[in-house]
Amino acid sequence: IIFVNITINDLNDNLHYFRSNEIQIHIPENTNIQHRQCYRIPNVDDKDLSETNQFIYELIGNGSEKFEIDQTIGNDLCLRIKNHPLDREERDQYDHLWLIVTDKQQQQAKMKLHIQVLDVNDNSPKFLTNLTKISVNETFTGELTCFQAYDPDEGNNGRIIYSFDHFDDKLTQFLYLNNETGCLFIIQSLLLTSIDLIPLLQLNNHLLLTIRAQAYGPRMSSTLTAYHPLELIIEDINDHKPNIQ
Ligand SMILES: [Ca+2]
Ligand SMILES: [Ca+2]
Ligand SMILES: [Ca+2]
Ligand SMILES: [Ca+2]
Repeated sequence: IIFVNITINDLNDNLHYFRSNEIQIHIPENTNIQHRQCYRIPNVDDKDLSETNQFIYELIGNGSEKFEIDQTIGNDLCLRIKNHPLDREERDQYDHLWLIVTDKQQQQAKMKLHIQVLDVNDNSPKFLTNLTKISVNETFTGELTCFQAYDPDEGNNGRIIYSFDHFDDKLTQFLYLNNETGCLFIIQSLLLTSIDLIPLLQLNNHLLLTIRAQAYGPRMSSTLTAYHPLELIIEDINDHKPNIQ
């Protein structure tokens, strides 16, 4: 009896392939690049032995320089953010990216990547108006002006709630601020002779107010509030007859 050891050398005779043509990846815009977070992508399948297959991984397409691919978690590939954090307000989609896997015989498999950048409440509202002084007749009632702020975040993260900052309760009978629109109304004349108003006035006829614009969504920090000062100058109208004695 003769024993013969036969070793069969594996050849790269199978083509590698991705199981799906494309993949969706969602990445929050505040992902910390220092943490080297791995977004998993299934690797190619290939019947040949891993020693036989030597692959080169390459990411191409518009925006591909933002990301890199490495093969570190089991069979899965990792997509990582490279050097600069993502910003949804700058770009929210990377959907023309291709992952190309090339073997030694220059045979390629490719898969399309759709990366969607998810919003985080990382912007403060900013007031669009810089109107800080308004003169108004003491008898006026109605809409005075609207204070509009803008917040580039998405959905509730960009929704703004307006309110007064440090507001004396006594003023609620005179002033109303719509917290959705930022429009300010005088609902009762600011008569300079009103006993409720007099203690709140500066220089006899100035009301100093602060309008606040706050993001509605979950706040990441207390800096996500904007303030707008308003000096309301109440003009006296000669509405009292001279008191002749
Ligand atoms: Ca192969
Ligand atoms: Ca941002
Ligand atoms: Ca915001
Ligand atoms: Ca944002």
